[in-house]
Amino acid sequence: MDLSLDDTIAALASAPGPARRGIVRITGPAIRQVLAGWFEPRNETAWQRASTASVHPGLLHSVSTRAPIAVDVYDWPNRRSYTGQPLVELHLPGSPPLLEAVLSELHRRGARPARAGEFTLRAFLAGKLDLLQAEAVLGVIDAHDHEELQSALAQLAGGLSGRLSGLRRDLLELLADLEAGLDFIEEDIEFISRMELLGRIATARRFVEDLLQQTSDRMQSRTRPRVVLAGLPNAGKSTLFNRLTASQSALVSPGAGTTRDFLQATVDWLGLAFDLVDTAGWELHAELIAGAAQHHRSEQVRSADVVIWCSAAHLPADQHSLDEQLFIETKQQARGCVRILTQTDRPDARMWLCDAVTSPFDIDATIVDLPEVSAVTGDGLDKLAESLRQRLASARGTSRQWLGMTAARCRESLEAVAHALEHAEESAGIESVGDELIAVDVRDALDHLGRILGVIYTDDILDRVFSKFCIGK
Ligand SMILES: Nc1nc2c(ncn2[C@@H]2O[C@H](COP(=O)(O)OP(=O)(O)OP(=O)(O)O)[C@@H](O)[C@H]2O)c(=O)[nH]1
Ligand SMILES: [Mg+2]
Repeated sequence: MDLSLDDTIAALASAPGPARRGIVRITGPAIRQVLAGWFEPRNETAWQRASTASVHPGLLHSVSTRAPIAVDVYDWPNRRSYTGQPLVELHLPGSPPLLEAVLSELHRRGARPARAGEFTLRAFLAGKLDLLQAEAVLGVIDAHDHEELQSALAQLAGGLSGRLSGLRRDLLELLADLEAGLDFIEEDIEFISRMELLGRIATARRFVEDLLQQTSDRMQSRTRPRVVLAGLPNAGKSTLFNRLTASQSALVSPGAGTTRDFLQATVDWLGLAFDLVDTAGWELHAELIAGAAQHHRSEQVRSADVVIWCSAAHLPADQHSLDEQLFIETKQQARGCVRILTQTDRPDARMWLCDAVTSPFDIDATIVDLPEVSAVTGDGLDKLAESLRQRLASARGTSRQWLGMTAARCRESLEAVAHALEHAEESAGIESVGDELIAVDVRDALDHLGRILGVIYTDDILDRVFSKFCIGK
């Protein structure tokens, strides 16, 4: 990882491909030299004298584009930019060949192509962001759904860094107290009692253990959640699967038992991103099912974050209790379960609801409140999305503070912090152990904590973080 800040670097900062606008970002000490002679600002004096953030409309005279190009140059001429160095953005028409021509011209005139993540790396080195926030930038870029975005934004806003910096401050104070005591060891002055020392170390250890718990929750929820469609044969699972995956991959037929194996696809639907699985219908005569099939089914249910149990709205009355019984079994096995009434557009669809009112005997009272869905007309799908959103949120746990990659990178260091604090606590519990030994452990904990925040960094850590970025960020 090259940490040199002397080069002026440039890259495309907008998404590749044609768009109304394209953005080229340049940062480094020599921006004005690089642009001199081909950027013609409308107001030359304003451009030359700019000392605060400002916009400069003008023309770019590139040799490779015959006509001059209209450009707005957004200028951050001082340390108050994203990277902590002079930075400009060229806002141009978003035509790929044109942007390429401008980038080649920039490179020809001395701005080197930026490496992946180099803008954010410079922000980190200038102290504008800590490492957790740098990773959050990546989290915002990569967010798959609304929740991931929220969690990345929270991390970017510094919530997590704030808490870890607080812990670091506490430990630094503790170390200062311990070391002050060591300086006066001859005089027998005590700066901190053993009781207090033990209490402060134990609080810090518990705090770190909580964070470790959260990182493991976060890492588990990093992969896409798994949603499994289940229900009696002919309930309409495959039709719903095709609707949600916007495909015709699942075979659909009026004959029961059409789906024999399970099908899986990735779904991005109304802001929800998940893997959807279509399963074979739960057999009508449960007692006749071979053990293997049942085992296979439970595996699907157990692997799911949420099961969507499909109850066909036109299901004949003599099958209601079987549907109910299998639904209850499934619900007990599954982490989360949503039950819906399917095929509600059918003329005979209301039978169940009427039955529920007239003979509520073995019908779950909540049946009346079920989302009513028709995979054919699309009615009720928004309600299904809403229930699914709620279930997925609770199934994925409450810890949204850590981005997956932050969690992965920090886990090792956090474990080392916890280990050092545990050791310190143990030592502090033994009267004959001197403060100087406890100070060694606290220093060790601080060292590992510093790596998480980037107060102490190694090339290896920076490589791991910044190599994941795309160019231009
Ligand atoms: N009118 C209407 N018909 C539907 C709807 N959903 C499914 N169907 C029909 O119901 C029948 C069964 O649908 P499938 O999607 O194959 O049902 P399944 O649950 O996958 O069935 P198995 O794979 O056998 O378990 C087919 O004839 C579908 O066209 C719906 O929302 N409205
Ligand atoms: Mg099917």
